[in-house]
Amino acid sequence: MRRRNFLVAAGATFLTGCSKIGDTEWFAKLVDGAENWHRGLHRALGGGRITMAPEYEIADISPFFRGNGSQSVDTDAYRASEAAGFADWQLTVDGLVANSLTLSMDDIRALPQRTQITRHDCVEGWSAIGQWTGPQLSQILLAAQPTDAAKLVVFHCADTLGGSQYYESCDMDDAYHPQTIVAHALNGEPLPVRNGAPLRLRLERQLGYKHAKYLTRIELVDSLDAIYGGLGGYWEDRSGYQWYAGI
Ligand SMILES: Nc1nc2c(c(=O)[nH]1)N[C@H]1C(S)=C(S)[C@@H](COP(=O)(O)O)O[C@H]1N2
Ligand SMILES: [Mo]
Repeated sequence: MRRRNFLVAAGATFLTGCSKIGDTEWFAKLVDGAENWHRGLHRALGGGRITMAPEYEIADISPFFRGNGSQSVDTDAYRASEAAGFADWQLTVDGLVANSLTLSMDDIRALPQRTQITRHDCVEGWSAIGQWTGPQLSQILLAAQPTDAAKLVVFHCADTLGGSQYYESCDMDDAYHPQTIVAHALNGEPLPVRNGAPLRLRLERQLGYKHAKYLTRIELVDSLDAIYGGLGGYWEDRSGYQWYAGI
């Protein structure tokens, strides 16, 4: 909250014409961050209301954040990347975008960051509170520039579960929501493998299975029909889990 308030204040200062710090490069970048955040907020508002997932205090953080579903990725490529500290990991952003992107981990960490302490709720009946850090998805989408035809965001993962590729998806409201981030850190440390190293989605207003781990590709689409089983996610395709898993 503090960071966002600062960004908003920084943006306001810029708009009222305080040009001295406004000339510096770092300030321009901060203002960019503020603008992006506003854009995301306005889209998420969609008419005047935004719901935020509850955020918690450091003291509330669970001592151990368990892994669930896939706890690693069973490929040689993943093991090699893990051995290299994931320095070679790439996140592709493509589909219905004006600018396809290939982001490195350094690129991800160079974007404006958001840190949030939230509670993860799994349908299987457990919860855990963790502190997640990463760029807002809205920042990444701003760089990729979804076309007007883009209606949904698909998250492709490196792992298979029971022989099928894991994936998830969300609508543009959730994609631009301020708490939707591509997390590279949990509790101030690089993501553990069991929790989706090196990149996992946090989609805080929805249940655990929406938070895709081991992210490799973000694809903008106009329909989910042609994506895997067509129902928008691994569990949606096979177990009748809701596509919109609002908490
Ligand atoms: N790629 C991938 N993402 C996934 C899963 C998975 O098996 N593979 N499991 C989901 C489920 S059901 C939950 S509850 C959370 C668990 O996250 P955690 O392992 O960090 O606890 O990840 C979700 N994202
Ligand atoms: Mo879950």
